[in-house]
Amino acid sequence: MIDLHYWPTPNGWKVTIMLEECGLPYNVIPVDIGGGDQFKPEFLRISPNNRMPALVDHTPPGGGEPLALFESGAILEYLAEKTGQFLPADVSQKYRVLQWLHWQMANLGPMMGNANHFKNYAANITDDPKQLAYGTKRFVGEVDRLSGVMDAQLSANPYLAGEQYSIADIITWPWAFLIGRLIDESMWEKFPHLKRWVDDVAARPAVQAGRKVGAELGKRELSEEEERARRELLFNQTNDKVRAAREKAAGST
Ligand SMILES: N[C@@H](CCC(=O)N[C@@H](CS)C(=O)NCC(=O)O)C(=O)O
Repeated sequence: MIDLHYWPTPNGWKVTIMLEECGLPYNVIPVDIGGGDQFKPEFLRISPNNRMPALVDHTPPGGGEPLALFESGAILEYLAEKTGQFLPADVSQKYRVLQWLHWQMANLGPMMGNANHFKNYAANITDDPKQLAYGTKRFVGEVDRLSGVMDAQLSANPYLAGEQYSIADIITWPWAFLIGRLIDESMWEKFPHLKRWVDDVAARPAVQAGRKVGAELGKRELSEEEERARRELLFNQTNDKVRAAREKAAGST
């Protein structure tokens, strides 16, 4: 059995979608990242970077000790190798897929995360208009550029890595379908091939099922004070602050 340490965010959906696509059974263990669960000692033993998703496979291929993994890219590669699905065996084809998987991890995910931060959260943290304007321009500009990179690739290919649906699509879709909501819905007009692919992937039953996992988890109404504390925990992480959060979480378990 697989334990998935998870909260319903784009990085979490990558793994629920992959597990649904592969038809693998799994237990969801919620990691409330606004409430500090990512600093609990038992979670940090699996994911030392205090980020979800993370996964423990109690029956890894070949037997032996349970395998604990963090970083969604590594998790998708592992599940593809374990099941023999969504990653071709042919070496050239395999690396065509992996280059896009790494592209998502290093580009689209971080740039969208930062664009979201500057557009939707930073105003609660700094009131310096220059800082806000620069951060927003830089990261929204990058998301625009990266959308063009995907659009060009998808103008010549049905899927990101070519003819076949793969872990490159599974890892990219949970961020890509949110681009219009993050930037502006009218921007899809500039990127019709990207929009066609977003809609094609969205129609897959496993994608719909993966997106719904834990949808109820983040829905509790929060007081203003709770919102402030969650923002402080998520967006102001230094080594000292993370150490204090770790000590607090260790004391409460
Ligand atoms: N590169 C990582 C990113 C994971 C990540 O940023 N997770 C966020 C939620 S989407 C998180 O756990 N945040 C907790 C924190 O900031 O302490 C991956 O793809 O797995």
